[in-house]
Amino acid sequence: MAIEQTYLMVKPDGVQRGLCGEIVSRFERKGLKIVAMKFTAIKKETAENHYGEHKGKGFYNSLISYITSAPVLAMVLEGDNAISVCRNLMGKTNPQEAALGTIRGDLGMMTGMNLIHGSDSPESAAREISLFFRPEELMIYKRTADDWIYE
Ligand code: DAT
Ligand code: MG
Repeated sequence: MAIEQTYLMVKPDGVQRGLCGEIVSRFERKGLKIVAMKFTAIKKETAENHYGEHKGKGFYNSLISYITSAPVLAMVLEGDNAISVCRNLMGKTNPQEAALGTIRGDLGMMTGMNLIHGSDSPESAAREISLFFRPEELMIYKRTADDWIYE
């Protein structure tokens, strides 16, 4: 097994549309463990740090104003290969191309309103987790259901 932690975030459109429960439940039902969760408004500097890789691209300014436009639900999830498992649950960046059964494929219509963020590598996961959470906010606990999820 390769237990990983990853950073997930229900974006402002997901919060505004009342889809936090729907989205979190998909990760929970899959078997991901919630390690941290925070309902928060992202400051502009934090948004620019988080999306630094996209600086200079045509959609960068609208991306920053969108992600700072309303609260987000930030979380850290843990599980075996959690980074790729969560990316698969999210679906492709463009919701119109995302497979049905994924969060974006089932619930979204536009790339700029694609509901959910998820880390794409161990390096970005570590960077993003530390950007949004202090170490003591990550809960260390035994989840008894894991005995019925992992063999
Ligand atoms: P992902 O969120 O799937 O990791 P990404 O890291 O390439 O995708 O881009 C980050 C976000 O930026 C993405 O969720 C939506 C926005 N975005 C990406 N490409 C875009 C485009 N061509 N037009 C508008 N928004 C875009
Ligand atoms: Mg990305």
